[in-house]
Amino acid sequence: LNQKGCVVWITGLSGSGKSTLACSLSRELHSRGKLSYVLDGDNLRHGLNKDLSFKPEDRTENIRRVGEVAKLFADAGLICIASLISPYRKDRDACRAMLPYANFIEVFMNMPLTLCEARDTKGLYKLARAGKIKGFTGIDDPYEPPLNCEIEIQQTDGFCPTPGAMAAQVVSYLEEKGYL
Ligand code: GGZ
Repeated sequence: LNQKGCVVWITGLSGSGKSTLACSLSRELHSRGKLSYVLDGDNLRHGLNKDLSFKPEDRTENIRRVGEVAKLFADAGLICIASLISPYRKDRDACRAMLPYANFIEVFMNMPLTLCEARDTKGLYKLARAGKIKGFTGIDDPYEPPLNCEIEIQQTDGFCPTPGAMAAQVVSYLEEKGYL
């Protein structure tokens, strides 16, 4: 294996396309013969992190655990793709601090709350607005956007890149930095 490992950390609101990008990116890397592994917040909450809720301390622990696991994959030489809301800046920064600075590539899914909510693919925003889910990110829990992310994926009402186009944006960054 001749591969430099890294962590591609995808952060953003619920419904902003994190899992879609993670999946598309992992397929693209596979087609190039590169090993990658996806750590998806929503999936890991059924196993490794099933003891954790969405209160702030538990979100912090969720992100810490996934950061530690991502580091193991990166140490093994894989491109580890982590997709979690990871709403608090300090938690993402703590994950970055586990690795050499450049090996943590933060991708911000920059999609307005209004658009996430309008799509509401899982109906969770509706439940949150009705008070049936408490502490929902963007509604009654904060989301702190990155200040210095490596990659920003912009999505607006008028412009939504395809999953392939989003993955291509990350791939060209990885090429530029010598990870591919
Ligand atoms: C935010 C919630 C909540 C609350 C359930 N707040 O879009 P989804 O549905 O499929 O993915 C979201 C997932 C978030 O898990 P993460 O591990 O990524 O979150 S964090 O990084 O903040 O720990 C969402 C669903 O769980 N979900 N309740 N209250 N998202």
